[in-house]
Amino acid sequence: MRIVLLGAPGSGKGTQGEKLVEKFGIPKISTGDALRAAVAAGTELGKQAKAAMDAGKLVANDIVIGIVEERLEQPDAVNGFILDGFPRNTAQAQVLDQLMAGHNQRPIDKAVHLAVDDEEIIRRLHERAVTEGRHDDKPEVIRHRIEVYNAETHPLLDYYQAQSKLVTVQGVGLVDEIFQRVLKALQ
Ligand code: B4P
Repeated sequence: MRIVLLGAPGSGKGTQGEKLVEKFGIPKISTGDALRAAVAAGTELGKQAKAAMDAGKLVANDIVIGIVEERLEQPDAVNGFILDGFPRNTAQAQVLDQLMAGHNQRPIDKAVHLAVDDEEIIRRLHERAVTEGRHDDKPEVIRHRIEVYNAETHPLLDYYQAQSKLVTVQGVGLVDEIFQRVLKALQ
């Protein structure tokens, strides 16, 4: 199964992605996690990504696409994967489709959109700022991340709808309840 998780920052992509990993035994590929690891390790890539991340902007497409391409070539991703945080704009989505075709992989099966209203997003990210202290969970950066999501990532709902792959799940409620909705939507 090849799944793309779509949703605003804080919509629960990481949380639901982990549960899908447990359920299906396929890897989760999170560009956010990969970028944070590169920043923490102080690699050249991490240095390039840090300023954009801290400002709530998208990291350059070539950096992010390079990460995903390399990861998709690993043997554990051959039979399926969950993409968390990628693609985030139309150019990334087009490259993903090309990568699948180029690597003789089956195309993406479903794009799962976790729908959460802005008020709840802001509440969750403020809470995470306190518990995890992420640099990009500051109030002014949160606002900008939501704007970037609406301008660049939200159009992907139409992209996957046009391919008849989009399923929308209400992302508010208990994590396990939402997970049951996700499973139902994937059937
Ligand atoms: P990400 O790491 O993807 O950050 P995110 O959008 O905030 O998603 P995240 O996975 O953390 O949140 P989740 O929905 O799990 O990206 C960080 C940055 O990296 C981006 O801003 C960008 O700069 C860069 N980047 C990443 N990918 C990129 C790409 N493809 N192109 C360019 N740049 C890229 O939500 C988590 C929070 O909500 C948690 O605190 C969780 O406990 C809580 N939560 C989850 N479900 C809940 C529920 N049901 N009820 C209450 N709380 C819940």
